[in-house]
Amino acid sequence: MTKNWLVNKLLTNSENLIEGVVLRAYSGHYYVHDGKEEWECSLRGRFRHEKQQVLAGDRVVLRPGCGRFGVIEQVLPRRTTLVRPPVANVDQAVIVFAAREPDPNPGLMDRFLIMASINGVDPLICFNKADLTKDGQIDLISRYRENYRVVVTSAKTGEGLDLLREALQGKVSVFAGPSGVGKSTILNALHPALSLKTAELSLKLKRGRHTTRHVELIALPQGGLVADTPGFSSLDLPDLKPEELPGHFPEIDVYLGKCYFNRCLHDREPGCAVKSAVESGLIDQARYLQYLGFLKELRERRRY
Ligand SMILES: Nc1nc2c(ncn2[C@@H]2O[C@H](COP(=O)(O)OP(=O)(O)OP(=O)(O)O)[C@@H](O)[C@H]2O)c(=O)[nH]1
Ligand SMILES: [Mg+2]
Ligand SMILES: [Zn+2]
Repeated sequence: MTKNWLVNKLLTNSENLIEGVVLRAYSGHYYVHDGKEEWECSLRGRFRHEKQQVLAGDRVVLRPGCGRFGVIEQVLPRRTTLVRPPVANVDQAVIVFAAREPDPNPGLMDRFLIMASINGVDPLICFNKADLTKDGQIDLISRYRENYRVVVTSAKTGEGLDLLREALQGKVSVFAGPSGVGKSTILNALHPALSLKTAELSLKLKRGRHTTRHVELIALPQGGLVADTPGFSSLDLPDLKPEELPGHFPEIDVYLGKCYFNRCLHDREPGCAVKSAVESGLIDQARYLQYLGFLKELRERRRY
């Protein structure tokens, strides 16, 4: 009798449980999206003592209470943790640059790409403000198109937004890039109901750097979760060993093991397959020069 009662209780309990993703967390309140609706949840007591914080992007199991309130009963294992912004389980980084205004800075683009690669996050390059270019020409595209996914958009005319929407579906994405390239405008265009919210958010950001910023995932109507981030105009290379750098340039990485020297850094070594590929035009010259620039920077850093 007791045993049956226990089994029944377990069955009914598990029937009521709902799986979802944490969109944002504010002082003990967790807003969880179950694919359709949002739940305001507290955290079951025992989690509060655990070291790991529950972040936006964490997958959780909640027990619904009254209305849209619930309790988080379980935090599912986390695949990845991004530090900046603090989001768990990020699938891709949408690296947004403007075709013009501001002009794209390729060195900065390459730093963003390295950061994505180090964090195990798939990069998607988005050139926005295509409406400001003559017949959609963006010089930099050819440098990246062969080795990265690239979309060209205009938040103003709507160009390319369908492709972007498609790329965001079913994934957790973080928008990153310099200030003023149109990250928030694109998100508004993808989610019309959002406009007020982001306007508020950017006002808050302008008011002061000391207010705590909360990262928030936004559930897009077509599916997919996205986080906006404030732009920054410089990005330090992370603490890489020089020999790790080639692995973060896909077009260089494919030559692994093809050079005369096993530990070739593709700089001044003889018999370098990468340098031959640059000379014959198989690797973009500007990307290679950027690689050498980063290599120098990492080597100099190690000297001190
Ligand atoms: N012409 C044109 N202007 C755009 C486009 N997208 C955004 N803008 C404008 O660019 C300016 C900056 O846009 P934001 O969306 O605030 O840029 P952001 O990347 O979010 O900037 P931060 O929040 O500072 O990082 C605004 O004046 C937008 O109206 C576009 O596709 N074409
Ligand atoms: Mg913005
Ligand atoms: Zn080499």
